[in-house]
Amino acid sequence: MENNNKKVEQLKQFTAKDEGQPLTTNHGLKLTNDEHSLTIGERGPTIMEDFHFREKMTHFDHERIPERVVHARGSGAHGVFESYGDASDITMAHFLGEKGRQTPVFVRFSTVAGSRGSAETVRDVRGFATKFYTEEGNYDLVGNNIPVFFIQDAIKFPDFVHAVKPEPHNEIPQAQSAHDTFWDFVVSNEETAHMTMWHMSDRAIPKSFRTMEGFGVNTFRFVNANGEAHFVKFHWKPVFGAHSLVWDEAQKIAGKDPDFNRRDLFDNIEAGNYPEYELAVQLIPQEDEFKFDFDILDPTKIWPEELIPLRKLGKMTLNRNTDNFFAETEQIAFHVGHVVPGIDFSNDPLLQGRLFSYTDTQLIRLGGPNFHELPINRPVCPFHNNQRDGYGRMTINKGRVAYGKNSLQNNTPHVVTQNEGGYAHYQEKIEGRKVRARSLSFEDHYSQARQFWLSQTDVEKQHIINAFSFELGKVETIEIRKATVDMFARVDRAMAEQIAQNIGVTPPDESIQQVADQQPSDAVSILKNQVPYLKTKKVGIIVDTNSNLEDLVMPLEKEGVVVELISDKQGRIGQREIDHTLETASPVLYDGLIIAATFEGVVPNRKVQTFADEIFNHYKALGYVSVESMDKDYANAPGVVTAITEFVEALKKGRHFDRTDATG
Ligand code: HDE
Repeated sequence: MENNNKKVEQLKQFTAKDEGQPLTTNHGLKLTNDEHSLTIGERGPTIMEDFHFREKMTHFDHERIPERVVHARGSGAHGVFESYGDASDITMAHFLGEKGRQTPVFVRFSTVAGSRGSAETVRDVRGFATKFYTEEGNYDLVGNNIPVFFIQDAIKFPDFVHAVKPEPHNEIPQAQSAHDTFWDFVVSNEETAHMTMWHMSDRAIPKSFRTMEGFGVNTFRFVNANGEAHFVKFHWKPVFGAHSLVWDEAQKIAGKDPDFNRRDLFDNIEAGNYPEYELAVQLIPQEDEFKFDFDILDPTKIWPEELIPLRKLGKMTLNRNTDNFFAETEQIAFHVGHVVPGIDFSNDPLLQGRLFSYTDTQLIRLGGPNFHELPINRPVCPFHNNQRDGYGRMTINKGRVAYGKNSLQNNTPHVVTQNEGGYAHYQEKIEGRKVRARSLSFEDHYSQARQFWLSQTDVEKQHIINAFSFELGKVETIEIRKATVDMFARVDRAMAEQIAQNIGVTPPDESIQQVADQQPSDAVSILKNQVPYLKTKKVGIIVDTNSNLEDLVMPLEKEGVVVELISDKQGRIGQREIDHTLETASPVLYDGLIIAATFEGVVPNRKVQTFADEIFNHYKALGYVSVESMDKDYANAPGVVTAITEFVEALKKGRHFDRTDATG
């Protein structure tokens, strides 16, 4: 597959292999010594003449660039998108025009609020940004893992981001929304209601980038060759389905392995377990714009899948890790305005503002207007225009003409017609006054928030209550806690009453009206759509020299489960290397655990007990080699088993939320 990947081929010319080469300056001068500065005498001062020292130190001093103002923490991978068929009835986009057509892609997943070095398993939205290197230029689908947004108009984005980021006086807390300014923003801006429900749900703690959905969020437009338009919403559906962590586990992973999500992505691609996602769209014909009881341009609204079904367009497979994190993942520059013929915009006021912000931010982050020439950002098709110069210009444009129209160069580079592949904006008819106002059709902030609530299973509802209680429990200003309870009583009174009890504020006032019931949308629940799977799940087996490994390891590895052996010391057991000690491993890093060791003489082994407790509390498969060795407290609990075949089943199922004694 790699051989046909134009982007991979293109990148090859920019890679450098330093292994085996003599050390030189940036200008090619070979060096005789790289450990001592040039000094006057062995104990004397360093001298200005030391060009080698100055070049090396200057480069180092300039090694950092500004991190992204949001989505700073991310990780990326290369892959390929393959079209399922010919979508020319809805869009001219060439990359969707033929069954089997392949397009190279680069994806960057991210958290939003934290800085570049922050932990990954925090409660946050995840970015899901894809660059398609198409034959018609780069197309960027810059999405999130939650289908709605906190605000309706881009002009409020700086305010929202200032509120969720660490507070400005002390820069606390890092990568968390559990603080006063975030919740003050929520209660002061009711349009946040729907997204906040998603943010308090398990969607905000995905288990893996491989197991989260993606959404374009904003309403875009598809246009076909006849000029017919549809409003469109984009979806990515992971082949493994959506899976989340539980909150206690997520917090512990943040300490035990702050790189948990990027490690999972990198390791799986390295092992050939390529993550896959299907691209799907929801379509509303142009003429049906006003047929719904929500405004289809409002980014705080979903289009329920039960109402507007998904049409699958193709599949993306991530099959290659980056060679260099900085050059690729850090320097990639996405922009919602990077489109191809057949994909256009709507007047969604959030999208309209995004169309300005993305290029603007790259100018400061990547240091000027030539960031499109960085290897990772270059289109795989030719690009020519009269733009010139600026910091870091790499192209050597020949000739004396850098303007149009011209006669000296036969008026080239020249524009082309739409039939020749030129981009023409959809000619929407717009009339109106210049106003700073929002349409009344954007005013219902609560109906879909209630729909989300009503669509959840009981377990998911409890998680939402727990999340509100945790977050508000960290809010210092009692008035903000109280205002939140009142606001969310409009979504569900019983929910708000429980939160009020947990956080020690008075129940919502009787006068607050809960909004009318809505038809639930099963598609927004994670647990109603569970996909059981085994391949790539990770199991720890606690072993000692008496353990019989063959019978335990084989049935798991046969299913593609990743097995790691854990013991009190490192070394070997039979043919196998011990991967971890009880110190370097942690139960929160596994999908399931088998205890196959007794560590004779150390009974009970408290560390082993801690492993079992955490696995139990996080509802994960727990196996013992015999009934005698089983922890009596856990006997008969769902997903706690003795036979390896039962363990495989328990692992495949996922979490055992019917384990009533667990505290996760
Ligand atoms: Fe972004 N967003 N955003 N955003 N966004 C950025 O661009 C912005 C929004 C999203 O992996 C920035 O290069 C505004 C929604 C992703 O490199 C910046 C508004 C959605 C990424 C920016 C939004 C997103 C960004 C910061 C409100 C989901 C990471 C660095 C109108 C559909 C891309 C950068 C990557 C990044 C602006 C809202 C997704 C500042 C003004 C809604 C996945 O340009």
